Formats: sequence, C-alpha cells, structure tokens
Amino acid sequence: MYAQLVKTDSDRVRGLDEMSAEERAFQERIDRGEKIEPKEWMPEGYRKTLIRQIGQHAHSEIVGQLPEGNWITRAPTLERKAILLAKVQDEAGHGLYLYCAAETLGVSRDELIELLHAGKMKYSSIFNYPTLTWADIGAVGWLVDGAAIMNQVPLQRTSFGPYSRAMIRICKEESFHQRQGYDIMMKMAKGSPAQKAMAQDALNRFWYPALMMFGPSDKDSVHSAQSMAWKIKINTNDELRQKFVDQTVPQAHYLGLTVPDPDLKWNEEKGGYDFSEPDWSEFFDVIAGNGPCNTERLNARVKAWEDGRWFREALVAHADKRAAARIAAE
Ligand code: BYC
Repeated sequence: MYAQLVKTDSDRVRGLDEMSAEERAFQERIDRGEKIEPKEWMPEGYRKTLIRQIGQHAHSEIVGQLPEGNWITRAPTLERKAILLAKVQDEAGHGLYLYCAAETLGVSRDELIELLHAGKMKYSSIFNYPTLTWADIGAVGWLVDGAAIMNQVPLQRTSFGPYSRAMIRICKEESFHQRQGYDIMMKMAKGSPAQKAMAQDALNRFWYPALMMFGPSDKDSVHSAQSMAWKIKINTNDELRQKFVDQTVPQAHYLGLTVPDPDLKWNEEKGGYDFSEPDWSEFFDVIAGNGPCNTERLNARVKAWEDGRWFREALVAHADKRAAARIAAE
C-alpha cells in the first residue's frame, strides 16, 4: 500500500519534450504560477509527492505535540501552562488542516495514520529528540518553530491550492509559537547563572537537530529537483538551512548564548555565515527509526489511536443510527 500511495520516482526531472501533451500542459500551468486544485488533472507522481510531503507534514504536527505536551503539567507558572497548552492545541489543529489537504488527493486520514503507525511514513526527525528541561521548551519554540516557519513561509506559494491555503493560517500561528519560545529563552538566558546554563545546554542539544529539519544536503536530496520543477518545494534544503542560520545566529548573540559550532563565521563575500554541517549519519539513523525517542513517540501515537477506537466507533454508530432514523421517517 505504501508503494501505491506515496512512493515516488522523482529523482530525474523530464524535459517538456519527453512529456505527454497532458503532462506538458500541466507543467506549463505550473510554470505560469497557476494553482492546481484537487479535481483537476495532475500527473500521478505529483499527486504521490504531495501525499508524501503533506502526510509527513501532518504527522509531524501530531507527533510534534508529544515533546511539548510532556511539559504542560510542569511549566513553571500558570501563565506558561496556558500558553503551552494553546500552542500544543494549535499543533493538533495544523495536523488536522494538513490531513484534510491530503484527503483532497484521494487518500484518507485513516490510511495515512495506518502508514505512520506501521513505520512506513515519516515525520520530522526533530521530534525524536527528548525535551529534558524547561529550557528545551524555549529552544523548541525558538529553533524548531523558527525552522518550521523558514520552511513553511515559502510553502504558502506552493502550487497545490489546498496545501498553500493551509500554510497561510499555519504560518500565522507558528510565528506566535516562535516568539513564545524566544521569550522563554530570554527569561532563562537573563536569569540566574543556573538558568543561563540550562538555556545554553538546550541550544547545544537542539542546534544541529534543528539544522537537520531542512532535510539532507542538496546533493543527497532525492526529491528536490522534481518537487521544485512542480513548485511543490520553492527552495532547496540548503538554501533554507542557510537562511535559518543567518537569521538565528544574531538572535543567539542577543541572548548572550554561544552557538555550538567552533567554525561558525560571518562570510562577508557571500553575505551569510559559514557553518558546520550536521552529522548526516545521525540524521539518516534517526529517520531510519533509530533516534533517541523514535520508539517512545510511535508507541505513544499507537496507544492514543487504540485508546480512542471505542470513541470513533461510537461516533460512527451514532451517525449510522441517525441516518437510519432519517430514512425511516421519510
Ligand atoms: N525528517 O529528498 P528530500 C512541524 C526524508 S515542522 C524526516 O530532501 P523532500 C512542527 C524525506 O522525506 C516539521 N525525514 O525530501 C514544528 C525523504 O525520505 P522519503 C514538518 C526527512 O521531501 C513545531 C528523504 O529524507 N515540516 O511540523 O524533498 C511544532 C530525502 O529527503 C527530513 C514539514 O514537513 C526530516 N527532517 O524534502 C510542531 C514541511 N528531511 O520520504 C510541529 C514540509 C528529509 O523519500 N516538508 N526527510 O522516504 C518539506 O518541506 C520537505 O518534505 C522536506 C524534505 C524539506 C522536509
């Protein structure tokens, strides 16, 4: 089922002269900047690439609730609890808009969730790292939501209408999330020496995993070329990673924290920072299922799905009863 739904063969971009008339007309629409809507004709590869990316994105929002949800009861003040609760709730909402966008491509939410639970569909590598201290919640908001926004702002212009529209609302909420994370970091970094040390430790542990969120380096990105030709992706992984570093390093300086990269250096000529690449073997290991929290995250999702089964079945039974009563009354 995985192969039928999401496996794409998009490592080679075909020229217009290699395309059928239908595919050529489709590519020309993309090139003119038109949006593609669900009922319109689209190449199978385009549909599958979108199901893979939107589905993975939706799963990331849902699994992404876990590392932060873990801190709701332990947030230091009532205000922080309320803010964190609202943020985690927003992420559930983002997951739902994205599952809805994927459903317009002919796949059901249940099918996507089954693939996630079977380990056949991915979610963002970042959520396989633990949140050990309160400062980690600051680092997640600042760096993880910051990286998410960097990736998602261009996706507001993605070629598939429902995905681009979902992104507009999601980006508005993500910018609030990023600010709440930075606000936690400010408090910690300007607090007692112990609090500042916690903030530094969180930055040390989250810096490289955040850089990995943008995906492998361009030379190892199998999908980028075709996804960019279809304007599903607007930028390459390395372009966005560079922008993220350029934006985030001055924010770390403002906090008085040190980015854990001895080779980080402003490069006047390119107008950006030179920085060390993440450890890509760690990245591939994490996305293969061997990160510090992969098993815990997936087990938590499967348990929530199983625990909610009776409720979903009750809703369907209730809807069936009401429908039967309506028919009987006609
Ligand atoms: N984690 O050819 P490539 C959020 C996989 S934020 C796991 O470059 P593509 C949130 C990739 O799927 C996070 N897997 O792929 C924030 C492919 O494997 P498959 C969610 C990754 O798709 C705060 C292989 O590596 N955001 O939700 O062109 C709180 C080769 O990569 C990752 C999105 O999903 C990764 N980091 O580019 C709560 C944004 N990177 O599928 C929630 C939308 C790569 O062939 N997605 N892989 O088996 C995208 O923009 C793109 O899919 C990516 C990857 C840039 C992530």
